[in-house]
Amino acid sequence: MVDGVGDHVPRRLEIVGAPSTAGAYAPGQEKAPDAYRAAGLIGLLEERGIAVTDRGDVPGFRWRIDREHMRAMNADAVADVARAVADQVAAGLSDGSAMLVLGGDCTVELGTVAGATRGTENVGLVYIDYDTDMNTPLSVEDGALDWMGVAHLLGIPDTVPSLAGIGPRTPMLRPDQVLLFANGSSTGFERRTIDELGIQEVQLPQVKADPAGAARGVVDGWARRFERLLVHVDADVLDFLDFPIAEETRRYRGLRFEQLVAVLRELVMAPNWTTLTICEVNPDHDPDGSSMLRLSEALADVLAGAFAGAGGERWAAAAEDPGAPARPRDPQAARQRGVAHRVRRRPEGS
Ligand SMILES: [Mn+2]
Repeated sequence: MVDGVGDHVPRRLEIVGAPSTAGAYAPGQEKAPDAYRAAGLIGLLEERGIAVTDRGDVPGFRWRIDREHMRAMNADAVADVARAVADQVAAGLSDGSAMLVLGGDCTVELGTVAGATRGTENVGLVYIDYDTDMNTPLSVEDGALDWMGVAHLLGIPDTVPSLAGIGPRTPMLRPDQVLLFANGSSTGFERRTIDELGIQEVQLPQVKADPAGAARGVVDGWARRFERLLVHVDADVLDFLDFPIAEETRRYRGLRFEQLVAVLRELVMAPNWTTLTICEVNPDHDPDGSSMLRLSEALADVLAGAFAGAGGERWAAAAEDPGAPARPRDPQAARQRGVAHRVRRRPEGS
């Protein structure tokens, strides 16, 4: 068996920051890893009984115009950041930890996937994003790689070879290893490519109608075949007027904050879940820090559910303390569902 893969509960959450906007439209999101820490994310996780190791940040990059490569700006920096993320993710997963990767722009996911696929080819990626990130430097003219990430994971024609090739194999993923979730917008090129490749989708209207149910359907169906389940979140999937934190400011579309939280609760409770990567959070949209705090608290609550199998006892103890943070929605149900799936989620001491 490959280290870190298979039949055990993650004991620890390891965090790595990727302070990069190399693939973005503009700077800002490179400040997100520090903003999570300033909001107290590590302490919020520990309060919920999760053992946390902060691996710190990989070397970052602040967006700038790349006039030498107008159709794929800063591609070398995007690849450098992703390779560094891959090293951290591979190391954390081989320790048997789950990983929380704090972007940065959406190209950070290339690093997460490159790292996770070192341990096993059998990786599935749930890609939560308002867009589908299937563009290439030829399909769009703006040169921002952050909506070309999935295309590079799949190594489709006209992607940047030096970026598509950062993983242990190229392409890093087959089309059946990606599921687009809550997507609401695609270019014509993206739509044709998605259809040609037969990529699975749970589109935005279906997710809005029943966020938890849509996610549970993925966990109990498509996701079960994989050894490692990865979850990607682009904060632009949130309606900007409901939760104004993403790099994108589109409004009256996307998910409400609580809908995204409901989705993530279900996905990280999958017995094979291993990594969560959150991208495109721009702290400049949150001058008083209140949104970063709310996001950090929600992440800690969500992840507490994922660790219920390992940390359930500590949870029970915390719940007897009225000053302790709220319990996750239903850790007992989470444990039972884990047991039903696979012995791996068996609570300690039972
Ligand atoms: Mn997006």
